[in-house]
Amino acid sequence: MSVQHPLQGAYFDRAAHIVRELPADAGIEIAFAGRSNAGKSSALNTLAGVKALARTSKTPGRTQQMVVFNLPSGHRLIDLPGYGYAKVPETLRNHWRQQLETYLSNRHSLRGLVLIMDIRHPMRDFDREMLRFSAASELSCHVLLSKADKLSRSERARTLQQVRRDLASTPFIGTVQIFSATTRLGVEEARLAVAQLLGMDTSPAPSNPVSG
Ligand SMILES: Nc1nc2c(ncn2[C@@H]2O[C@H](COP(=O)(O)OP(=O)(O)OP(=O)(O)O)[C@@H](O)[C@H]2O)c(=O)[nH]1
Ligand SMILES: [Mg+2]
Repeated sequence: MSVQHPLQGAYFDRAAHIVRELPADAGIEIAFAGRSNAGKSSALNTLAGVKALARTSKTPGRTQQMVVFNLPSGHRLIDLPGYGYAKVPETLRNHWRQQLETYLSNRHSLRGLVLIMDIRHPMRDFDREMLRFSAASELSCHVLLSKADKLSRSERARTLQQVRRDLASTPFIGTVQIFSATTRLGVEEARLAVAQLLGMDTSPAPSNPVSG
């Protein structure tokens, strides 16, 4: 039996090359951002509980569009193209930088970011830029230190501490956790954080409602 969770039932809506192709700017959405190959699409799939919802790849630069997924509640999850992959032609990189800026600064329905960082390479320039940006826009951010299965337990804990310290001295509104799409470490915590960013009611349903 599958257990219900807040991101259950996500389905593909569309892939947009430009911001204008996104759904009308109404309702509530959150976006998955991060450097190329950080594990954005894998995180989205794991959180939604659908194996191949968003396309993932060993080769960086897989997600080339803003991919929109709808939830039955009407909320949206947006998988953003990875940033900083050198082999993507410069014209395309400039295109994405521009679209990303337009999207992040003008999208009213955007309520929060899930910023995914490879736990082995956290807090790179792009990540700092995103954190600065989201803080300036008063956008909440939930950081996933992804691919945690690549580190030992003690290395994970150490990196989490370092990132926490770093975030404390960075303009930042939000939270951070360890995550692995492969071992599903941190999945429940991340689902809850995403649901909260979306403004969903996350209070547990009464397990044994009393009638009468
Ligand atoms: N070991 C491990 N590998 C992961 C994890 N998450 C993602 N990967 C791998 O990392 C690679 C990139 O994952 P994607 O989810 O496609 O990354 P992305 O950030 O969406 O990449 P772009 O769309 O290219 O920017 C793939 O080979 C994934 O299988 C994880 O938690 N653990
Ligand atoms: Mg991707």
